[in-house]
Amino acid sequence: MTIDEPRVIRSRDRVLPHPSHRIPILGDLWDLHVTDSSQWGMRGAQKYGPIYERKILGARVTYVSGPDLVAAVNNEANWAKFLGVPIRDLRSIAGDGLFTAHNSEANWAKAHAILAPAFTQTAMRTYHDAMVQTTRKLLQYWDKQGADTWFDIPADMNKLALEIIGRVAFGYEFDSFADNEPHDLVVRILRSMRYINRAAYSHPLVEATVFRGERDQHREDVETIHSIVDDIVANRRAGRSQGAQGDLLDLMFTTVDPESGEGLSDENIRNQILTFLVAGQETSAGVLAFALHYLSIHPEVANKVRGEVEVICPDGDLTFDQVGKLRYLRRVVDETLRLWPVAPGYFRKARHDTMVGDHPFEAGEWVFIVLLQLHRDKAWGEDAEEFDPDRWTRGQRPADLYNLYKPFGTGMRACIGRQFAYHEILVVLASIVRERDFGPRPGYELRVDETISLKPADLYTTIMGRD
Ligand code: MNH
Repeated sequence: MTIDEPRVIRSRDRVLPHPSHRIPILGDLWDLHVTDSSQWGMRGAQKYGPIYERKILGARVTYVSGPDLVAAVNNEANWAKFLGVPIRDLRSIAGDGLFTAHNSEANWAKAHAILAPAFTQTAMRTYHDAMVQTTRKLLQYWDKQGADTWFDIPADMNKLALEIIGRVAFGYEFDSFADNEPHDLVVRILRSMRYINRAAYSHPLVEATVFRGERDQHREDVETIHSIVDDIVANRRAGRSQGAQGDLLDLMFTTVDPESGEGLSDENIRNQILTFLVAGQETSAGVLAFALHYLSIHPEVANKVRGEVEVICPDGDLTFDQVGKLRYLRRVVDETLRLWPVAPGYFRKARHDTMVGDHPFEAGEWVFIVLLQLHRDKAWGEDAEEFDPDRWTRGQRPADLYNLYKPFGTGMRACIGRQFAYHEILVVLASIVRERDFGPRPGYELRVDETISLKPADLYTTIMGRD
């Protein structure tokens, strides 16, 4: 008879596949890609398997993408959200806002309790009209451009998502569809995010020398971003007697956390507004751009969407109740998010000594979930790399979908904006597809940019009105 001894978990016993030619001290640094790190994480998974590591300046970075292993790491009893380097650096902008708060920060639970009711499916009723009207503005903006224009889809989707979140979050219009330069706040947020993504794995000394100009610009950007939003908050606070605006800013002023009986401080409210701008704008815009790319190269899918919209909403603006009926369009969105989860992964940290498959992890060690690869796992079938909305019909989709599809993350720190994103994306796509035809640029091959989130690079299409 053998006795099962409790196994001692030691991270030095963990032997994982890794790139060959590992060199002393620098480790696998030669193989580091800073500008497309998630796509590089996916290529690594395709080479080294469902769990592998890279050693970078002594730190072990573990990439997990196999469904069973991801399920183990998603288990909230053993693992929790971790602020990986690029997310932690976003704290310079969004501080202890919902997305960048540490699990231990009291402001997370407080803000979550106050804001969660504003992000339920039924709460979307409140934002529906803003979404419809803003999309109308986009279409008018497109109409002003010549018929032979190549439309910069990712840029226009950014404008649209920004206007929607600006209105809904704090009743603000950035005037993105006017012919002037983009709003200062937008320019600075985008530049900061690009800086953070690039500098994520850099050394402070390198930033202070080689990239000094960029670093100083970043510091100035962050200061200006904060003061712009502080002003918005202060102005609203001062003029609040004028009555409720019904936006998230109002909600944050007037609601208290039932647990503590406290409201949010003005500084924390500023951080939440920046969180919505950072987490809720680039992501939705990215999905819209990817979806329009696929619709432009799959006219049969676009026609099916058009048919669905025409049946559900024969005339007039799309209503709130009609949005939930757009079942085929929803599959188009889910399929887009499968191939290009715009938040391409997330970090998890072990709460205590634990195993992932046969691999020991000590308390405090962290891993990166490679969503890009999980969503293309062989469990999706031979055609996992193909865009096919019909794979989401019952009978065709994988049985254990729960562990194969995590575009909005997992557990208690999963995306609060999920319903918001779906509602917004469905409204926008339905309106665009119903009223416009668009065609791809001949020879365009999809390439993907990373600024923490993903978006198509150099995507241009033609756009024509329909009668
Ligand atoms: Mn969003 C967290 C993906 C749209 C606001 N979001 C997350 C996480 C993922 C994610 C993944 C978890 C990150 C982590 O574990 O570190 N989010 C998306 C995607 C879309 C998206 C793919 C669009 C599609 N998110 C939005 C929108 C908003 C938003 C829209 C707001 C209006 N997201 C958040 C916030 C969090 C978050 C806030 C942090 C939630 C928390 O930790 O409590």
